[in-house]
Amino acid sequence: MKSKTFIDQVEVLVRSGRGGDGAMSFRREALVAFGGPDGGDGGRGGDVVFRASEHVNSLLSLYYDPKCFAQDGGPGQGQKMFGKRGKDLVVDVPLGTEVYDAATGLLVADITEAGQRVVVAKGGVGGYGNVHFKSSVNQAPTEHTPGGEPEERRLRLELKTIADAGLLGFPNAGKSSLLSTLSSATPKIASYPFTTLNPIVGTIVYDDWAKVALADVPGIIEGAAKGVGLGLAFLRHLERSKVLVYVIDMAGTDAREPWRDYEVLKKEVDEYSVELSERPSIVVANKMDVAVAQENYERFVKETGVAPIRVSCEARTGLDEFRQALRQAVGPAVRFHHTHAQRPTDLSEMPDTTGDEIPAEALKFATFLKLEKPKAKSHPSRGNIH
Ligand SMILES: Nc1nc2c(ncn2[C@@H]2O[C@H](COP(=O)(O)OP(=O)(O)OP(=O)(O)O)[C@@H](O)[C@H]2O)c(=O)[nH]1
Ligand SMILES: [Mg+2]
Repeated sequence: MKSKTFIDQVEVLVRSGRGGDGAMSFRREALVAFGGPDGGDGGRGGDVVFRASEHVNSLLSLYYDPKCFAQDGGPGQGQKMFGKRGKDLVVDVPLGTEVYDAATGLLVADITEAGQRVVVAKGGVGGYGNVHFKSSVNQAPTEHTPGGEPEERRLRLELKTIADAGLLGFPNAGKSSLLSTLSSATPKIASYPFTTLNPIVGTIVYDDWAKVALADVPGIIEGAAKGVGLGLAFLRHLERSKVLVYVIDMAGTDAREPWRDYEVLKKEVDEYSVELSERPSIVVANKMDVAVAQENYERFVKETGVAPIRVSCEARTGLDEFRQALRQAVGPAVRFHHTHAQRPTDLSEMPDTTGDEIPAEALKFATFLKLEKPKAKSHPSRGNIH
């Protein structure tokens, strides 16, 4: 059986560690009468942490091991010994992973930057040992508290590849060929449909070292929205792209009509998401080295009213024009990612410190700062008892 090599959606169960119980113990030692309570606290339970890693490109490991359990905290012990802290479980996930609560469907986190860490289940706190409960009226307390309960929840992870632009087209249109000629990515290229089965990202580097990340996804065919071919599920990998690049096989290989291909592609993307279909786009006419392509190109312009950029991956023509058009469409290199809407600071609400008058708010601090130096107190380790 061929094993899976790429997974972009997975449901996992995460559970943090339970806090260790506080201990109940009394100091018992030769020649020490009434030693008093000495039960230590329990250790904190470990957290479950998702960490963004550039070295992982699929959710495959979580697919095979969907249970993420962190270590429990150790119990407290006599002689005021604290319990061991439970180890955190750190799971590496690819950049572009969205984490949803499986029960509510709410977005918990969007992991987009390398090294970003998100605690998805917080460990339970350690319980208090009986040493905490001693007082002048209770010199032999037996109270101690249990450790905090762990957090457990089901999460759904969705990988949405991070790229500035995405290639869209029928199988065999030459999407992978375009990516491999423009970047150092090495996608598989072949004359049969659905050569590409997973999204692949390549980076186009310009002369001034500007970079544009371009994603290649599997081809779309008519009816994809209803699940024909590979369906449209992989279009989620283009959701973060600012620009869509429609790649049209202008040679009309296998008796296809390029203008119809374009209409079908638009329709299918529209069925997947209206928002996606309205993104800025570039249309590329590929295989212009084939004799019939020029004729088809003219008809394409007439039928659709769109004049694509003419390229040929084989003859390596028109590639520079496409690179420039792509860069212009992508604009300044700003990474596209969701962050929870942050209210911009309203400057009118800030105290006015530009005039001569000192605002009342600032005066309050000024008075506060004029406080005399506090008198020397006993060493902090001796506590506050004088
Ligand atoms: N004549 C000619 N053939 C091309 C050109 N670009 C790509 N091809 C051929 O078209 C075929 C398909 O190319 P791919 O790059 O694999 O196409 P794809 O769009 O990635 O296809 P899928 O991954 O199956 O969706 C290959 O046999 C390429 O050699 C071109 O500019 N001219
Ligand atoms: Mg391909």
